[in-house]
Amino acid sequence: MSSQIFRSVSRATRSIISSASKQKSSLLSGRSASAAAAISYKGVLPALASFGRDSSGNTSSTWIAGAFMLPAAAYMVQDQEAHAAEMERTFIAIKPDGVQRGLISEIISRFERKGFKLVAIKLVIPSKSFAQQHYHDLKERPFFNGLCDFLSSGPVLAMVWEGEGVIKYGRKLIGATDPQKSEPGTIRGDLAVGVGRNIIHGSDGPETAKDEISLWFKPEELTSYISNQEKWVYGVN
Ligand code: DAT
Ligand code: MG
Repeated sequence: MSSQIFRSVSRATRSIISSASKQKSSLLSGRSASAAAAISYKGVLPALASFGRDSSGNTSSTWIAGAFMLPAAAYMVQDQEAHAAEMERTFIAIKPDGVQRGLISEIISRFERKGFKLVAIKLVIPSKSFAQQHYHDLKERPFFNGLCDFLSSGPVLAMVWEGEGVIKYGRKLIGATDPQKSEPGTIRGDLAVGVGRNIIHGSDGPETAKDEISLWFKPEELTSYISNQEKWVYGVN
């Protein structure tokens, strides 16, 4: 029984280590960063190992510690690995109206408080041709030219946010395109009135997220780090 559990821990640990070592660059992807988090969670094991010891620190019944520790370790390592697979990234931008209206901290705090993780941020004034690239899907729409003039008219706060379900849920936090139709409680619902000045952009799916992140950011501008919050935001019971 316990050797079976031990094999399962070893297998999970090996797969995490091998997935981390497959990374060619020194930058960890979202997946391997989370795998690294799983490895760091091994720090809880000494606490579990202290079960079965008396107050002097002598091991009174080591087998109890072993039986207790290994299933817990197997659960945590494998669980973290499963969770790592669900991480995604989205591109979020505060448009010139949101920046000029002093809404940067208000908007960032909504993503931050939710539990999503900021992995890239910069303030830029995009050129008109850059804006046209960003909105290329809309080039047939009558408002395309005005929209691109507007996006390139001032500073835009470009960001990448990471988390489980962040693409879809980021759109929920933002609200409907037309602020007249956005629910109260959403960013556009609470903070904007007209569709032409709806203060924020968010990628609408996995493909656009990938394209927009690589349009706005160089790979080396994307950070990978383990947030101290992660085990509290993603704990599974
Ligand atoms: P979203 O920003 O919600 O993804 P979208 O991609 O359809 O919406 O359009 C991009 C932006 O274009 C949108 O944020 C505001 C502007 N826009 C959309 N529809 C518009 C309209 N009918 N009139 C003026 N501007 C519009
Ligand atoms: Mg869109």
